[in-house]
Amino acid sequence: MRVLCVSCVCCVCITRVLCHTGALDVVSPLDYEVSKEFTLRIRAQDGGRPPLSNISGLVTVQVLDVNDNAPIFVSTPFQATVLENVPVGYSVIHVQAIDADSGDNGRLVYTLLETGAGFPFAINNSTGWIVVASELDREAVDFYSFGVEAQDQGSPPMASSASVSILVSDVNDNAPQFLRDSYQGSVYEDVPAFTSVLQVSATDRDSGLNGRVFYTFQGGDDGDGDFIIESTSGIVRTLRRLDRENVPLYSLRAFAVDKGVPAKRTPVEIQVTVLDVNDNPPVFERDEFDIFVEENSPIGLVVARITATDPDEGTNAQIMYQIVEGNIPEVFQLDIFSGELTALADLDYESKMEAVGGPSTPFAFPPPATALECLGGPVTQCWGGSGPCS
Ligand SMILES: [Ca+2]
Ligand SMILES: [Ca+2]
Ligand SMILES: [Ca+2]
Ligand SMILES: [Ca+2]
Repeated sequence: MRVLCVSCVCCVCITRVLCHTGALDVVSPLDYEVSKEFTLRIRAQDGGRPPLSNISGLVTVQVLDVNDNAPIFVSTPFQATVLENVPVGYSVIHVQAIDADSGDNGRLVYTLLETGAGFPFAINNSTGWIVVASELDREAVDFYSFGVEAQDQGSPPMASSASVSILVSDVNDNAPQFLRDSYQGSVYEDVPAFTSVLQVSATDRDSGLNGRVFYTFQGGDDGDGDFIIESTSGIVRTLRRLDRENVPLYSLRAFAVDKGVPAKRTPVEIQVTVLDVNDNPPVFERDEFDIFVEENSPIGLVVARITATDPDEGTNAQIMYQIVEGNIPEVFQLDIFSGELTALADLDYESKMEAVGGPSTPFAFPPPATALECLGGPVTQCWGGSGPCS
């Protein structure tokens, strides 16, 4: 029998049957991804006269897949943004590749490239979903760029890669931090209002409004309104005149607050020492002293101790005593530091019944004294004594 003719029922004829042998050859490239199967009919014709022929039943040619397609990533490059506080396991982005082959030749396995130990992202090998593998911290790393590979399971396998970039966006997860644990300052009590005392400063590791810091005494302690803090600079200023004799030390409490939502705030202690100014004269315990001394008391007897107090501090409160009037002839001696009044002569009741003091009297007993502040301060208080002398 001799085969004379070939016919096929596919639309594009890609095979031929050689006459005489009946061998079926491929005459143009096959592509499993285009046509997986061909269905042919073959006519056999003899060489007689007239020739006789017959047509075969359907001949099916199955095209077998080979791994001739590499995976192709779609919609590259891959870019995503993720908040820094998402939980571990959070799905960030889906990287997807397609492979035109079938079976293992088209079954893809995804892996991350260029990622070392501790890398905070992982990929689901089969789905291509990139997930958070460990906690993110924008303040440590705010941008990741790495590669992803898709490899089919053909033999030999084919692979392709794409780049992925992930931006970590900020969450207000850091409270402001003061540069010091606490602050100390000092200021003289007589400075005018709005005098600057000290400056506090805090930083915040977050970005944008989450990291923008302002300062306030609100919710803290501003010394009953004696101090203000400038919200942007952190400068602490007096708000009115101070009085060391009233409040010598302030323990203030300020806050640094960021502008995140919700805001985070950090307190800080501020100690302000009010420095003394000599703004108080010495004050005698009493306006008048009546001192009774027996007439036959020995010379050198301490007849009285004159005391005054001064609410100021340090040398501003050190008092010296001095008789300023009435001690003529010199009957008494006043110790400049102790205020002890000593009789220098016999006191004779019969000769001096009484001595009265005062600016208008020529003779005073006991004599008026002054209390002087040390360091040559002005005479600030006079003592005018009057009364009977026994
Ligand atoms: Ca393939
Ligand atoms: Ca913050
Ligand atoms: Ca943050
Ligand atoms: Ca004072």
